[in-house]
Amino acid sequence: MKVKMILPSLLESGSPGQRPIKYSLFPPLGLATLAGHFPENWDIELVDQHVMTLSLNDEPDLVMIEVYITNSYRAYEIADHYRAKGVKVILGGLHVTSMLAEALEHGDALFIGPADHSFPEFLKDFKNGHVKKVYHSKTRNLNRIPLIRRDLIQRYRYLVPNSLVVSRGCPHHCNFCYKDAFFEGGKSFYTQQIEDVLEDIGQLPGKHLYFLDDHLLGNTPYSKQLFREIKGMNRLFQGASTVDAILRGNLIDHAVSAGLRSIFIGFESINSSSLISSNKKQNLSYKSEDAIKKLRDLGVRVNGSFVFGLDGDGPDVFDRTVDWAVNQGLTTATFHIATPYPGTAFYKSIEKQGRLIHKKWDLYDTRQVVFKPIGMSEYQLKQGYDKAYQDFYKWSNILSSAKVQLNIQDIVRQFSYSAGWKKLEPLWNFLVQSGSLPYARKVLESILDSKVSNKVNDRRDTINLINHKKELA
Ligand code: B12
Ligand code: SF4
Repeated sequence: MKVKMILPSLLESGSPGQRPIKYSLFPPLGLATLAGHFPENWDIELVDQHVMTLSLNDEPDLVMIEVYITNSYRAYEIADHYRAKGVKVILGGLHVTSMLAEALEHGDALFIGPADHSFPEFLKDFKNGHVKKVYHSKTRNLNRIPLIRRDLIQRYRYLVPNSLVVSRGCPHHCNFCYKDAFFEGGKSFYTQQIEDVLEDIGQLPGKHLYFLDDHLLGNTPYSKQLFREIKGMNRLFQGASTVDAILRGNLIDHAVSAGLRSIFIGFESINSSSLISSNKKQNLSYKSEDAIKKLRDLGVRVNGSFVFGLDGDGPDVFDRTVDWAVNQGLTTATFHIATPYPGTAFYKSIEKQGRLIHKKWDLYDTRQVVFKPIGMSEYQLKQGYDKAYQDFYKWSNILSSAKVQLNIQDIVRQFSYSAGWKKLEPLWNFLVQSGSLPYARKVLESILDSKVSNKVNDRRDTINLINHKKELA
């Protein structure tokens, strides 16, 4: 049996306008996870159109396509092409879940929500020749799911092939987030068994890991246990968290002592009214500045993520946000234009108020304005967003941000990391296109690898000692 799994991309790999480095970061973990369910003797091909050329001349027995919002038109085109040849096509992922009616005409079977349990059910039906039109995930756990088929991933094509997810969802409910719609009808935050995680990590060569979980610190007892196990493995890792989880208790100390070196935090907005309107409570009860300070003291680099155009934002939000991010010494910052994803509470409210400009999903990429903001014009929002990126990554701001670090080594390290990341994009793109990513990865990893500062190493040793004493007590 021949199966083709496809992650379509909005723009083909190598086409003008595509940003090779952005799309060569992570392999398609969702599809590689589901591939673990196939019998061993099936012939499986995994094509990630962000980094590979997709050929459409074949006739596999089954085509599986992952659909997210910006790739949805491309996904439907590919699906229609194969179905016209009589090939069975199944569709799943976030956009299928939120736009089932739209996706229905393009697939033989569609999957709502996470498919870790509904996909094996489909496979049984497929073998028996009677597939249902819609499979809805009801069981919500990650127990006994097979190991990710990492052998299907062409590692050399990615900057961060050692990415993994040990949970699904998140404990919070921000109103602009995909999460509540995707997990509707069941649990929306659950974790994988630690022994399975360790087995997956065991498959990953090198030292560095990148957790793509929405919230790596979302379940304190689980994360503590995970960090205790990872600690002995001589790994360094990156992950995402919210502000409150960094300041509550000592979980972050455990993470650092296990090898956490860099963290992604969705600060989203410096306007508390925007946070309130987005139900982002977890960022309101604690001060972001305190979380950043704690992370700096622990030697952890911070990548902050911000959204512009929420209802509490006026035209001053861009400069204020950039100033704040620079003054706080963030290593990198990611800016987004608020985007109402179908299915979210944000989308429903914007649609009800008649503020949606269009439903061209390929433009819902967080870089375009797709709804009418209330505190500024659409033009101001787009200009302000573009300017925020330019300003944050100005040489003078890269330097000012680096200067917030604790000592000269860290200043140099942060400066090279931020400058290398944003100022050298043409070089990164050249490396991607010439197949040299593994070398580039080594350089990036060596920056993350290097000991952060003596103060931090002392601090890490102290944490290790305290933990050790506690264990003995
Ligand atoms: C890694 C990542 C990327 C990577 C790579 C994507 C990839 N290779 O998978 C990159 C950097 C390229 C990327 C880019 C973008 N991303 Co992105 N990304 C993610 C992230 C962090 C992790 C994806 C992941 O691995 N999940 C874990 C796996 C296990 O879950 P999964 O993929 O959903 O798969 C499960 C199910 O969906 C289902 N399933 C999925 N596909 C299929 C197919 C079939 C046939 C079946 C049966 C089942 C099935 O089964 C799987 C197991 O349960 C998610 C956040 C998240 N938590 O998912 C955002 C996320 C998917 N991204 C998002 C967005 C918006 C983008 C961008 C448009 C915008 C941006 N500003 O960057 C760009 C678009 C790129 C483009 N070309 O247009 C949104 C999607 C919103 C939506 N409604 O579609 C998310 C949810 C982030 C968010 N919180 O808003 N992204
Ligand atoms: S904390 Fe992040 S992942 Fe969790 S609901 Fe909010 S935006 Fe979504």
